[in-house]
Amino acid sequence: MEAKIQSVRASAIEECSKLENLEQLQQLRVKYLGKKGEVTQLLRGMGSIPADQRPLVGQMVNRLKSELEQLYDQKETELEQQVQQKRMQMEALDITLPGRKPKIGSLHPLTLVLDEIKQIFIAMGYQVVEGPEIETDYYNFEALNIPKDHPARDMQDTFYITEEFLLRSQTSPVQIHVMEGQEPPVRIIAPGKVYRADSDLTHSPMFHQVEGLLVDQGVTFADLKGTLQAFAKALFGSETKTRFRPSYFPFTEPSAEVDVSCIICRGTGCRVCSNTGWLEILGSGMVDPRVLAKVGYDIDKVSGFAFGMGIERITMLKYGINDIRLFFTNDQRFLNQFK
Ligand code: 2NM
Repeated sequence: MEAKIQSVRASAIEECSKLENLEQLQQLRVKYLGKKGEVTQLLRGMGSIPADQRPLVGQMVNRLKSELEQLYDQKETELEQQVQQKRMQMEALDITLPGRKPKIGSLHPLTLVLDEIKQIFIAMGYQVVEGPEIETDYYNFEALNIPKDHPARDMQDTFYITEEFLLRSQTSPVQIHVMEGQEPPVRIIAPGKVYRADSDLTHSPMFHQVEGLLVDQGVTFADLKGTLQAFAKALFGSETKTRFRPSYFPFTEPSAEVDVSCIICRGTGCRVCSNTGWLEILGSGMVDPRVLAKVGYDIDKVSGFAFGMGIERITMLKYGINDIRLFFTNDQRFLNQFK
């Protein structure tokens, strides 16, 4: 019996020394000290030994039991410390490492240019107004004197949602909404997204426009010219020259295209201006009295001028960008150049 006890003790200690983790320790506890464990079996087997030896053998087994309990508790503490140490190593911080610089965002080039344009007109007393991107046929076309058979209504140019609803192809509907709700004087600009079925290097199916409108008593073409000339100088520099060319829009009469002396070569001729010395930056005109009459204005008392420009186009001219898709593909190499 004594030999048996010694051999159980030896293997219990030997196995304990090879333990690698807490799970294995728990298994070992069960193996030796559990209900059916080897030490427990030894105690059970006491009945079969002579009565006079029982106290001594019992003492030996009990001593072994408490020895192993102590040993395993010690091992448990040791293994727990190992786990803790490994964790500390893994989570170790090198406080001498330099910090990581946070990446700082920047305004999109279209936002930069739009902000500049807004600021120029705000300084001239204009209000900035926005409106819905989904419009009705009436506000996008009918109210702007664009009749049913006009080519601008072509399915190929306009994104129709239903017969009546469409994605606005210009921001002029915003101006109609404002005029319907307000008597002159009106001095507003309407920036925002517009949609046309068109896509190549210089056309995107969604792009941004700023349209402006001024209606008051005695507004003339001279006011239009002076305003847009002041705008061009403010945006492109005081040396900028302007040129007004006759044009046509359904909602203005007369209408004019506005060119500025090339902002790259200052008018001597270069690739950007195709050697003409001029860049077209916006369309404009005196608001057709039919448009004013439709919103209920008294056309014997008031007149107005309006204009519209594409933000992408102006931004491309200003920064020498040759592909409109660069604005919408979020390439950081492109965007980071406007910090
Ligand atoms: C342009 C060119 C000329 C324009 C007209 C109006 C309104 F609502 F008053 F009739 N808003 N914007 C206009 C005039 C827009 O864009 C090239």
